[in-house]
Amino acid sequence: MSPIYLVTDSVISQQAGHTLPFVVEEACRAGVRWVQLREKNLSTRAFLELGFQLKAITQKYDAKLIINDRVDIALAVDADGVHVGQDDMPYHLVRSLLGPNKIVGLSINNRTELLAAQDLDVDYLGVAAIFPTGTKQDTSSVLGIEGLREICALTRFPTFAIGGIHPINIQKVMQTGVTGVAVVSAICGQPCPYEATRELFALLEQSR
Ligand code: TZP
Ligand code: MG
Repeated sequence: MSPIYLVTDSVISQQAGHTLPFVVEEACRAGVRWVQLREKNLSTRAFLELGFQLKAITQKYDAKLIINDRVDIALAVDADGVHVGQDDMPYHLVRSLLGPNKIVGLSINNRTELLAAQDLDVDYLGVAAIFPTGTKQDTSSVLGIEGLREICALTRFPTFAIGGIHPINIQKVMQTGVTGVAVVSAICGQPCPYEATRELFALLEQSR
């Protein structure tokens, strides 16, 4: 699995002077192969439109397109899968709606949620939040490096760490045994998303 997972935020992208399709294209050009379309305040029509745009871009780079929460949008744009959190549609329902061939990712925030997820056949776990972040206001707890290490040791699933991951800490995060890192502001919020992504990949290469 490619180790950098871009989770989108069109507001953060706009604040940095970019459209979301531009950010996704630049990140894919720099090597990202996992993109999650995550929109919290868009109308269904606008979400769908963005979904079709990102589908065209990710397809060009053979990157996975995952839709946050919205099974209907994922089906409509023929995305590769859906990512759900603990308060979203339960895993079994998502799986039964999407079928066996789509990707389903689940967020877990602590050990209890991990233990509850262990018997599911999720394709990967999002592990949150590693560090405090301004990007998501309702992060319930912060795991830190040791909390992440413990979760990675307990699970057989591929894991993507998320929350406050930036060039300054990405190497420490990767040394926990995690499969990859998911970032929002470290790519969407940067003046040059292409260069920012290249820097993250270079740091990962150095930490191998
Ligand atoms: N889920 C847990 S933390 C988070 C999400 C979507 C936001 C991560 O954003 P950033 O900017 O990479 O800290
Ligand atoms: Mg959610």
